Amino acid sequence: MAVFENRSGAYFLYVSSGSAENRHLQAAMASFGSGSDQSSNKRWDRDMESSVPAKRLKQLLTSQPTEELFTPAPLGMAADDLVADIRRYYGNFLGRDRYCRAAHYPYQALVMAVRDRLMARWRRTNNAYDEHDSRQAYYLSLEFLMGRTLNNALMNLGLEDAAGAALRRLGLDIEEMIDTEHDAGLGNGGLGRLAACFLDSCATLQLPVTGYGIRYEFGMFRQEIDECHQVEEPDHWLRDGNPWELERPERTRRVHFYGRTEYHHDANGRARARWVDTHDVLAVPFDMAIPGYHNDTVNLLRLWKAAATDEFDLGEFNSGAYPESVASKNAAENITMVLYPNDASENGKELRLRQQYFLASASLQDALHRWTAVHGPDFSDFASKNCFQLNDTHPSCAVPELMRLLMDVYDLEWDQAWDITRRTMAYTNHTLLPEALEKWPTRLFGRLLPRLLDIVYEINHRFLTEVATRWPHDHDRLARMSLIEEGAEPHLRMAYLAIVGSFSVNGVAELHSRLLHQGLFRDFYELWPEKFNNKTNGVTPRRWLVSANPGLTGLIDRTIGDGWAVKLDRLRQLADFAGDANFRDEWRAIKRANKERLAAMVLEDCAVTLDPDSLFDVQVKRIHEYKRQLLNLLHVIHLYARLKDGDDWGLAPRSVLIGGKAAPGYFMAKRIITLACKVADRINGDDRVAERLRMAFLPNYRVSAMEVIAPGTDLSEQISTAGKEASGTGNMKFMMNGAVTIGTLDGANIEILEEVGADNFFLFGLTAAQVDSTRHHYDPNAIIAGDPDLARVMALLESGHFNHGEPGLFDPIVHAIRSPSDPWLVAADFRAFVTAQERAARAFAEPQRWTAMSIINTARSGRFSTDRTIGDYNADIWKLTPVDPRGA
Ligand code: 26Q
Repeated sequence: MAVFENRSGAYFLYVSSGSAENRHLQAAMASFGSGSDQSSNKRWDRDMESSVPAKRLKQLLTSQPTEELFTPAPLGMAADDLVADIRRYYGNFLGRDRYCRAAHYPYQALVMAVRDRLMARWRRTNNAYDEHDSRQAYYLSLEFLMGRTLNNALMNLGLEDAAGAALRRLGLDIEEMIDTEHDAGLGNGGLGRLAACFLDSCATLQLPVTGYGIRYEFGMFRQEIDECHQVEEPDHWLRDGNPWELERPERTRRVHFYGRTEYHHDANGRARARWVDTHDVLAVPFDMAIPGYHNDTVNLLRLWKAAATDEFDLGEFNSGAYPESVASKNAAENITMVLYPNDASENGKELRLRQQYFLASASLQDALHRWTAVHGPDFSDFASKNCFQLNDTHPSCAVPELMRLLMDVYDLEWDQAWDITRRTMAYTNHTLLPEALEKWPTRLFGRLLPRLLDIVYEINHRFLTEVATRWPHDHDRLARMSLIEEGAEPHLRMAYLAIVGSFSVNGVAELHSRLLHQGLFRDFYELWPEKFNNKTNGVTPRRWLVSANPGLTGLIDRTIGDGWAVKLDRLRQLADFAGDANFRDEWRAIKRANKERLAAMVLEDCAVTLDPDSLFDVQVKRIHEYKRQLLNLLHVIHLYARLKDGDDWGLAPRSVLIGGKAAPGYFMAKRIITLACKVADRINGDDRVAERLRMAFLPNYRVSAMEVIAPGTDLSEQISTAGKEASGTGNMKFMMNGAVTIGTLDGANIEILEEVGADNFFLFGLTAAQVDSTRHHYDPNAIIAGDPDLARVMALLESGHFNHGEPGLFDPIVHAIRSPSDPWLVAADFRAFVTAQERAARAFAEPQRWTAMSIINTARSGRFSTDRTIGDYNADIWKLTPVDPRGA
């Protein structure tokens, strides 16, 4: 064994394989690890540190516990066992008594009892991966939108009934416990929730996948609506502590910023670089257990928190600059303070780049440490044993950072480091909007990460040489494909960096992947067609059907037996019952109960009463112009105008629900929220209209709200301008719960339509190709003038009908709709949308027909399980072997 100090004072510890010293240590440490076969590649120093200050490293080495310490007695899974543990935690650990009325403490005691039952499984899973010397994948993401954990953990451990009984015995209600938990809102929307669903499927499929993310002190803001305006409140989700997390200070990593590169020759005369005069920040891991469904697998989500280094403070303490030392501590800790609440990139914010590099560097150091702990500095098999999946370009600093670590710290040559990088990195793109592609000013990037910029320039130089060889004299192409966008302020194109540095590039739905290689990444597709592939998104059926919709789950179990939650294609069998009158009645009764539950939530949060017999027409997602909440509102205003005119022919009583957060700096999105609230006030305040039409804007849309919304929805609004929504995943959650989609040919809607057929989907609107060709001759004013319904809607909007006392409030909206350069073509799709809505209303008026459509939607949702998605990632990209910790 050797302990090495790298150039910036971090310590690395490894065993050089095969040496006498190594054998000696393996023997000495045999009782430290899992206690089984010594000859296997065991990670004997798993819990020792490689890059913490020497003082702490020594502390960790002073004593060697025996196996006894690691094998607590197995814990019982019955209600009695839980009762005993909850009592003990409540009274002894938390120190509460009968006079404590706060619901929080029983919740905490319950969580600790559940967590205990995850621990042994977690350890066993880890040991099983070690013993199989498994190839590993790492999912790097700036966002993991986990939502609540308690109910999910109970379900996956099979503890729901026992926990319910235990709490009843203690005079407590399990539902109340579940509802006191704060959502972990560490994400903006689709991309972050996808990462969370992926972790669930990886654990359920028993794949060795570790998530790496950031432990934001403040997650996605809490949205309040004050006089029809969005107000953002900080989400201090950790205020009462987070009983699910396990801090692992002994696994702390050190991340560099600023400074400069120094070049020198090593003892062998080879040219080397080192990054010096850096300002360092510590990355402290907080681990979260990710249990698989009923399979004893528990995977790891490791979230990094930033902390100041001790010596950094010390220097300033000694010079008497106390306030400065505290300020520098704050600057370090700021890195993980808050999630950026934009779902499209906000360019040029230095703190955001710091977050991105912080995640990439800490995670790669962690993965490399795991490797060297077993293999020492021999990286020859590293690429065949490891894979890093980049969730969009956000963690794409990982490409130059892996190069840096391999070359500057582990002494590899460029070619070997590049070969490893390119064989381990894979990149997923989540957007087609050119304005959402990440670009960083090279000046900023170079100041913050000087050594990384050197490496990026070298990657670019070698890459452009390759392009020039393939297409000699094609200077336009070189400029187009360069990682650096030239100009007054040159920028680094992160998507290109990710493409050049990885072996796989995927989109998230078939249309999206096709548009990527035909458009945005066309040049790269020409160069490396074999890199490009599609992985259509999914959602986990455990959270989004089993847990969110227990009523429907019970009916499905009774009808086709259990086991379908991990083989979702089996739901197809439900189609046989779509014509069965009894089955339909049961299906309808369950939907009705779910609508009551949703109506209760809307009443509580919006003070609007919805009739559960009306058509529940729902659009919940981030507020963005391309998602066209405006088109939805134009339709609502159209219905309102008809009812005001006494025209209710063919109208089904309808309740429209809209929810979603606007990025705090996105003016139009905020104005759309205001319009939604004002329209809702008008409709609900007009007794004659409100008999047939109700509307609510639901504040603070989040994961736990969707768990109530999706099961209670009849009609799912997926109405983005075709070619703009990469995939969508809300569409899948609704479908799984038996909602029928009204939607455009966009993202995964197309694949949903393929599955259910045109009879079970309300399709409308321009195609992506038509959208592109319409742009050149788009005349919204002519469309408005030629459509009396749309003209009437616009007249209402323009007359100030929805903004009494606030003249001009909706001028920006009117202007956007009337603009010939409206990129979202709202007016172009209005008529088709209204017609599709009329078809939906007619279908809803026939309950038998509607129920059959609903059943078919659930029955055909198997393709949209993340088990299928992850199966595809694994077959084509990760190539991992499942490992059953039970030894099967
Ligand atoms: C980037 C840089 C700086 C600040 C913020 C960002 C940023 C953050 C989040 C950029 C984009 C996002 C999120 C994007 C997102 O959620 N995209 C959605 O991903 C889903 C999962 O693939 C798709 O289903 C949706 O279609 C897509 O919009």
